[in-house]
Amino acid sequence: MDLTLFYFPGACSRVTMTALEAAGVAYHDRLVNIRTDEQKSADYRRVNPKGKVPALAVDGRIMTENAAILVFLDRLFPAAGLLPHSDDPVAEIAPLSDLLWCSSTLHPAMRQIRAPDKFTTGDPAAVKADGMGKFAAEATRIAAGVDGRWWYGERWSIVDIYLFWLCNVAEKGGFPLHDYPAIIDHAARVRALPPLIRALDRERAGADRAGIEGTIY
Ligand SMILES: N[C@@H](CCC(=O)N[C@@H](CS)C(=O)NCC(=O)O)C(=O)O
Repeated sequence: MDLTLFYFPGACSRVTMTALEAAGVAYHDRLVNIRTDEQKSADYRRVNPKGKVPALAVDGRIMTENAAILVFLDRLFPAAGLLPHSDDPVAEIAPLSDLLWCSSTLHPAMRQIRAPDKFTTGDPAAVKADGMGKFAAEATRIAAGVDGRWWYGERWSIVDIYLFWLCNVAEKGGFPLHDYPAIIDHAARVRALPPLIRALDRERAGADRAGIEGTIY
């Protein structure tokens, strides 16, 4: 199977790249420079008409949306243990629910903090304050879920990586992450995970080749 990940260093494609690294599969990577709006170019829109990263080409067919790609990779590479599984249908769907929470609730709230000007032609400070409030409510939930444990208990999952990425970028946008020591401790544990380390190295190599500086690591 031929896999190509369309990504940008520091973007949410970091979660997908970490999943590919955890799977131990060979894949191509293709940097899409969202700083220069390459994601909106005609060439990239032919790849992903939504104009976003990540996108994953699977034997030339395109898959979009982080949550969907992560579920796909989990099914394709079960030995990687990206998500937990259960015979109980309600428990089985919980990881999908968490991935969608990350992409549809946490990601927009984080983005309001990090890039409030993208949401309004008016006062970005009001958008940012609103994002801070929304993210704080969710951070309380995250902190409780990762306090001395991984999100699903004893073993890390790709949801831990997603939560780490979201909190890390929110912090860079000014969110007071140090008010949540359990999240800080979780971040230190995530940073020591070999698949994340490999993904960060691969992102760094791509950023260096493209001359991109100031990426959030
Ligand atoms: N719903 C999409 C959102 C993807 C997304 O917002 N990606 C960002 C990078 S983190 C992006 O491509 N931004 C460029 C833009 O919005 O123009 C997903 O979860 O995969």
